Amino acid sequence: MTVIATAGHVDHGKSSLIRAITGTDPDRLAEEQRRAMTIDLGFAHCTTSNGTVLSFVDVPGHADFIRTMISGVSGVDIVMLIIDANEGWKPQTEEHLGIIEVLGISSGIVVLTKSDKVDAGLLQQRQEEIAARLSTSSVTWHDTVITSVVTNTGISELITQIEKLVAAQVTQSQNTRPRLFIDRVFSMKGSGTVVTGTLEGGNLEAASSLIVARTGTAVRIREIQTHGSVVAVAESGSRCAINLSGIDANELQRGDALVCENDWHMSNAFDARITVLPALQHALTHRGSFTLHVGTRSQSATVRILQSENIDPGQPGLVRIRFEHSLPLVPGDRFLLRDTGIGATVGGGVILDVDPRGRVKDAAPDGSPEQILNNRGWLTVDEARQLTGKDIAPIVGKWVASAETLRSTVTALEQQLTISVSLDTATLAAYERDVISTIDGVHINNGIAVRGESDPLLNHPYVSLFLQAGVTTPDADKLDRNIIRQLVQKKILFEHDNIAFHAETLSSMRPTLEQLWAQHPEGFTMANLRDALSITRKHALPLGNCLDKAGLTKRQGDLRVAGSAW
Ligand SMILES: Nc1nc2c(ncn2[C@@H]2O[C@H](COP(=O)(O)OP(=O)(O)OP(=O)(O)O)[C@@H](O)[C@H]2O)c(=O)[nH]1
Ligand SMILES: [Mg+2]
Repeated sequence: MTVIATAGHVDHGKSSLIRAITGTDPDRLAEEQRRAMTIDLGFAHCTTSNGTVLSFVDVPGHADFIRTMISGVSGVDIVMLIIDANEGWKPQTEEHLGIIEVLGISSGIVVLTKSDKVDAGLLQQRQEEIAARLSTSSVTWHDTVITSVVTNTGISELITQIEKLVAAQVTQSQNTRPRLFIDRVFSMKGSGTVVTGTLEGGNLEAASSLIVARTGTAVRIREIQTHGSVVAVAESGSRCAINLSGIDANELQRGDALVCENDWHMSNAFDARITVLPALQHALTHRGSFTLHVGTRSQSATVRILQSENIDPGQPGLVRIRFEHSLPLVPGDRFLLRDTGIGATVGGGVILDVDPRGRVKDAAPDGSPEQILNNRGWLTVDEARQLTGKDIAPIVGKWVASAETLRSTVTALEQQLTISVSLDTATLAAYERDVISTIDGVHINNGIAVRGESDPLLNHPYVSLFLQAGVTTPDADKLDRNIIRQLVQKKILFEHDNIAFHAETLSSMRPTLEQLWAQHPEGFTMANLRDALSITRKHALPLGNCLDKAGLTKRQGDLRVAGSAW
């Protein structure tokens, strides 16, 4: 479904036009009626004679409400730039145009209103002025429509024009990760908390669970309405009102986003490509106080310029922006930056990296999934989707990585296997465990990886005997010495005083060791170890020595401190 927003200077006839098209006055507040101006966002919809549903967001034109205006146009598909034929181009016409452009809205119609107040000559002059102003605009502007709500001129022509644009919109049939930036919150007697917003990224079903991105609070959808009717499923792109349970209206605010748990990366910073508006009087530097607008959220932010000291008006550049309230973001999202001090829009653009890690001076984001993967090493399929917004096929197990990362991991593992003959896979990172099993000629038995021909020794019953015995192992002197010696040589067993432990038993003691050092930061004694594991002295002493041999601990007098492999 397509959402159409108004834009333009105060009093130029935006709300009157929405009323003429839909029959609904978008100015619903008493204060708006009294002051005869739009203060908050207004919403109205209608179904045209050919069955097209038109869904409008009406924004305020007054300069004081620019934040509200930005939240209204963010995420819409089509904009109507409304200009009073009598007054012509005004400051907020200019400012709103800049906002529309940096937010990346691609399609627009200019509407020249109040034609009943001007003669043909002035109308002609206005059209020429507007054409000149829009000649370098990045928005595709369709034929200008001349209207008057007093004489009912041009309204049906405008509706036909909008129908055509709506039909031409490519509906992105993605149904993956719904996100709803809230633009209104209220409490309704009997049903409780209701939020409204334009749904994006995927469909939402009644009874689903969601979380509030800013606070992590879990909520449940009680009922969904689109355009006044209850629906089982709200489609991506539609305006919807959602009745929520599990939260009070006063715990939510405009700008909050509702998403499914674990679906999105929550950002407090991003790297982005920004275009500084040509109208800005000075270059953009990190100095100044800034307000960041993303979705319907506005909040203060700090700015760092990447690869340069400043960005001149009219020029593109790269920035890193940090902010306090977490937002569910993905590369490709649009943002807008305002200078709070001078009250002007600085510019805006496209988010490239929602989880920038490197230092500002080294960052060179390009927004490609390849670069994001390369910068981040190994990611699970879910993490990769959160960071890139794309479903990327795993390369090994559930893991996603660039070919380069895979190569360097394989090389590192091969090196380790060359140095130490066998490798206890319990000591490896989860992705390394999956990678090592894919390396040609590597065999894994009972958690021990070896290179070369599969070693029959690894299948020897002693291996599982010791593995299962844990810390209370059988006396090695009652077993075949020769086998034990070979297993010790291969570092599958560690032995002291005829008591041997499987390598995995030793590495599985990491949590116990961590606890012991938490209680005895200066180092623990054999008595401490014995008590922690409830084992006898007979096993505790050799265990301590074997932990030393495996490098997990190191002896210092009577105490054990962390070893080189810790
Ligand atoms: N003569 C004439 N007056 C109009 C026309 N359209 C709107 N008006 C008048 O212009 C004034 C402002 O109209 P609104 O529709 O409230 O303007 P707006 O752009 O929504 O204003 P804000 O939301 O406050 O920015 C009202 O007094 C309207 O009656 C028109 O076509 N002809
Ligand atoms: Mg209005």
